Amino acid sequence: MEVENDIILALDVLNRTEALRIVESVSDYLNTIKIGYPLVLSEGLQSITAIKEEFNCSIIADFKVADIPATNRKIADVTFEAGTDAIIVQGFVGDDSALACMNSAEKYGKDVFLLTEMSHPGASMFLQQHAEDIAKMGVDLGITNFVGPSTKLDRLEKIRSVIGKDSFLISPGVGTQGGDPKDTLKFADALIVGRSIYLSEDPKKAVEDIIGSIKS
Ligand code: O7M
Repeated sequence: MEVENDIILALDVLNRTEALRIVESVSDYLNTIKIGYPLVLSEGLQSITAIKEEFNCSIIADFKVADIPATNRKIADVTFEAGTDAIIVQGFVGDDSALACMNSAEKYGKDVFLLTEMSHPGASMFLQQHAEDIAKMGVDLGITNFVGPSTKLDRLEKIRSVIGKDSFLISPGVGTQGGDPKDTLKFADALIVGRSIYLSEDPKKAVEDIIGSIKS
């Protein structure tokens, strides 16, 4: 996936008009949008289709899919039918569940991202202990796209070492959660940024500032 300026916009707004306004304002700089439950539960899966059609951008559906294989397969099929380019899948549910999403992605010619460890403090309770095993499971399955936290760079570095330099690693937690754009890109290929952009009075300027800090 070619992520322009190494920044993925996490479009966690609840209103389709607002979503379109924000994407429009950053479209000179960004070509990859992550859309998850906030927008889809508010405005339907068609909001993915609409944004994709209007801006011709790549859409990563962040449904953190974490069910039994049969249900995962249905979720992934419906998501890809809506025009999504990639779907994010939780690793902790195990290889058969991840494989169900991979099989769907293969059918539609799309991608799977495997979520290893999360960026919030509570992730240290259960997920962190298993994050490297989850990443290794992904490598063994043939997954090449991963998600890891920008708020814990030592953990991000470990995950990178497990998945290898050729895997594609995207990293949330930059900005509002405390992660630093430039430092994160030492280990990740692209940043996921939400509130620092979409809550800004000037989303375009917010993106320019992040790009500037990456280049500084
Ligand atoms: O920049 P923010 O904090 O407003 O938004 C971060 C986005 O990344 C938001 O959509 C979160 O749901 C998501 N995210 C995390 O913040 N932490 C994680 O560990 C994982 C994700 C994510 O995107 O998972 C796929």
